[in-house]
Amino acid sequence: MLEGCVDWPQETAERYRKLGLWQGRTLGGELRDWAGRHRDRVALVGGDRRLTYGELDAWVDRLARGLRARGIGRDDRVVVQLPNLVEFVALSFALYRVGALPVHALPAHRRSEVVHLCGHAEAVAYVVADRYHGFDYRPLAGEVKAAVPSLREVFVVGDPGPFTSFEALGAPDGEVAPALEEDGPGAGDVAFFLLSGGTTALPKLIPRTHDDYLYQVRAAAEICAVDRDCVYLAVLPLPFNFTWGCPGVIGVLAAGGAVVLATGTGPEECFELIEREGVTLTSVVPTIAHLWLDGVEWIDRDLSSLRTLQIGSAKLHPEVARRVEPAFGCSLQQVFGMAEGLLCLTREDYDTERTTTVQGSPISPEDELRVVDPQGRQVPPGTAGELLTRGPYTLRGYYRADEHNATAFDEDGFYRTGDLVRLTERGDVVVEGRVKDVIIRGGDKVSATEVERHVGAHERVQQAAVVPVPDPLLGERVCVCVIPEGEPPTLAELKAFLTGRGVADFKLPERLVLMDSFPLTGLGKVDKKRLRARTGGSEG
Ligand code: OOB
Repeated sequence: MLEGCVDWPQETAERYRKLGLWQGRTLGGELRDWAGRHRDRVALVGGDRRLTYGELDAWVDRLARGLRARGIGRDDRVVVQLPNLVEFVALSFALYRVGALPVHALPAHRRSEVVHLCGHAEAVAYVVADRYHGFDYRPLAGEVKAAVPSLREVFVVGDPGPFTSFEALGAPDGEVAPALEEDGPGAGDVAFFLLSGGTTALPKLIPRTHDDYLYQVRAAAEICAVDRDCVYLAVLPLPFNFTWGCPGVIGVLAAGGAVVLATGTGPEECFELIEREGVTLTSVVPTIAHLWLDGVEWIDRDLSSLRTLQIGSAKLHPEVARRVEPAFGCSLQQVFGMAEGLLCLTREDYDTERTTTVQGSPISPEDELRVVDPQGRQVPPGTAGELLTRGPYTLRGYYRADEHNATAFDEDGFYRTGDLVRLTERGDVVVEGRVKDVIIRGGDKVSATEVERHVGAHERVQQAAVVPVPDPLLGERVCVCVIPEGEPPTLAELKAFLTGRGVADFKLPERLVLMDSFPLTGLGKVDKKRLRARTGGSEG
């Protein structure tokens, strides 16, 4: 395995192979097989592009040759920051094929996050779109390139400006394809990196192997009964684990279905796509589900093709959950997952009461779940505690993070999720809250520590503490409590300050509470529980 990654213990890996969970295939090789089986079927629809499996496979080969020609290959990290474009899918598979490792940045990330990702991963290349949602990524790319010595190339989808055009990366048609798989990656190798929605000052990288990810996707696709008639609408950003492989894009491609890319999340655009393409499956966060529930009242589109609406990434309240099936005429599937691995789904045969009140059960019989109290002791069934987990597709360590790994996992290799859950008698997970210091804003994860560090750098801030405040639409918003140093800063000033530091918009505080002192725990740390109570926030 790649230096800086933690492999599964050998006997455990052997068991997963013997059980047939890890099948020794690679993502790049799999696409070749899917294309062989479904050559003329539509694989991917995005904007005005419509690609068959055969066309997608050929494009991936051209890109793979282009990458090789530029010396990008085995274990090279490539930070990919693309919106939902067909190029994201083609490039990902091209990188898999040559054994280079995509790092899934989010389109919303800015200098602070991207410089960290490129630097931490020692990326050799960075891929962006020219513009998206009114933001020009080329000046950002210039800053990132200047700051990160390992970066050799920037590829731009669209007008490249001073950089290399993504189009030029695809070598010309008609060349004989080299046997790419021959010296390609192995199934146990890292395939790509997801980002943690974590608790630390900067996002951590999650290595996912070909074996582990293909297993996750296959298990999820089986539960969702994905077949070649499945049409998946990718509404959330492609780099999310939820969209990419739960079963998502990869699961649907593996079955010979079609993937349709949405560029926005609004009900008008998405309902039009659902009607036009006959979408059967899609996945959203609760905030989008809210907007869609309002949308069905006034948008006149035929949504009858929709069979399943997956909702996850943040707690879905039972009252909202109950409205989903009647409003859309499809099944609701609750999804509790994490980029680190463990995926829980509600099943088709659950009754309405169960589907609307639990977050599902693990997709694999080999997923191991432990619910523990603050002392690490297992709690009795039905009692809430922190969820720990390990299994065939859950990481054993973050990339290049020895120190953090020492506390993020227990001595048996269980990952501490930071989620407060309760297990029902039937083995379902119910999410009760969180022990980790993260704000979930409309499904986006914001690390309190990260925002505190930025706000704390302001000259008129003596100390900052970040807590969630409840919000009817977004679930939670970011609230910053500040002990000022002299003239107190305003919220607008703090936001502008953070933007100037290159922080992504979704992390900017939306509420400011000025204080003289913070409540402290017995150990002298800021008592976030009491702070939340003071700012009107919930306990969870
Ligand atoms: C998904 O992945 P991440 O890595 O962005 O965030 C993981 C965290 C979980 O630890 C939990 O705190 C929260 O997001 N979460 C939920 C939830 N699903 C995720 N909290 C309450 N209810 C749910 N249903 O968010 C993710 C990855 C794969 C599939 C779906 C979501």
